[in-house]
Amino acid sequence: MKGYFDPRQLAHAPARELHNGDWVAYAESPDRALAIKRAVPDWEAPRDFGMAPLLAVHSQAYLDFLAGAHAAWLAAGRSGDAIGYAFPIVRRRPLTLDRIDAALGAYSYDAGTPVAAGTWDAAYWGAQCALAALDRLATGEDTSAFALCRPPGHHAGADYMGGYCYLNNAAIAAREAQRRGLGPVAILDIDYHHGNGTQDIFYRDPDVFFCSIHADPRTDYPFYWGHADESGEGAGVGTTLNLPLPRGTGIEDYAPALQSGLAAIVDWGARLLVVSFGADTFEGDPISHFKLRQADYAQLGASIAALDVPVLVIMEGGYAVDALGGNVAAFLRGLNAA
Ligand code: Q9C
Ligand code: ZN
Repeated sequence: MKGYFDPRQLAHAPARELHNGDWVAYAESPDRALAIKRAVPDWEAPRDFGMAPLLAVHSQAYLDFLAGAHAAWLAAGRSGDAIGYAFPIVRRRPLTLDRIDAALGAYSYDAGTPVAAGTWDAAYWGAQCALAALDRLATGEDTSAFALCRPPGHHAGADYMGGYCYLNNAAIAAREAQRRGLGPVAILDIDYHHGNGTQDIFYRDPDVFFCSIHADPRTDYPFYWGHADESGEGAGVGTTLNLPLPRGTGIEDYAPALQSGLAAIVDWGARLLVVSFGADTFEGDPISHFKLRQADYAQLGASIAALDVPVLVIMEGGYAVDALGGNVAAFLRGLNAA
């Protein structure tokens, strides 16, 4: 199985984030990617698939904002990372304002997603990794491929960033898979946090099934999405499945939830599975509260492999950097064991 990574992804390196009221070192660090890079053997650099697949998911206005935000921040006389602090509440009229501080608020829902000097370049090449991994599956040479997307993507919506995410790599790959006739596509999100951006992108779409297993949003970020009664809207009713679990969940309760998610994906008739994989379900994760151990990731990989459809693995979260490489490698080993 090939992994995809581009060193330009390391250019995204915000200094700090607001965490429980304090400024702390940014958890989504370049070291995460380096740790995964060391633990997985077979790498290729992505080729450039251009902007069109990004525009199939994100608005032109949002992409223009993201590409120019750090320059606008510097032009406003600031230094360091661009961070918003004012957000238009839901139902405030949708003004398009030039002021960088207004734009940072309009294109995000949290203050946890700074735009650093290298953010656009890194996010662009991360998305290209997702497309390269999809391209590998399309050749039929492999039945699984791994995109080391960093920064991650599942909290980013069509026109917003959030939760360390800027471009929704899983959604970009899913849309491109559809365009190439590789569907029906399902997305399984097993990051600790609900994949709200991905859910929003496909919420009214009957052609992409989205299933997320995550910490209950009554206690955990992103709070406003991922509740069990959210199941799609309009033509998309029934094509979103949320399986929230309480803090403290270990493999004994996680594995049955995964089985029911996988059963729904099979029933729906997926022919390609995109997995948004986060290792922040790990017992040692510094910002999360599940209890999975390293060996459990091999079990998750094996359960997914049993579906017998091509699997595109997209990296999402996981912040216990010392254990991250081993956890990702265990998951990929389980996925490829059969
Ligand atoms: N620092 C992913 O795992 N928490 N994103 C912000 C505490 C946000 C996690 C407040 C967690 C986002 C891809
Ligand atoms: Zn996460």
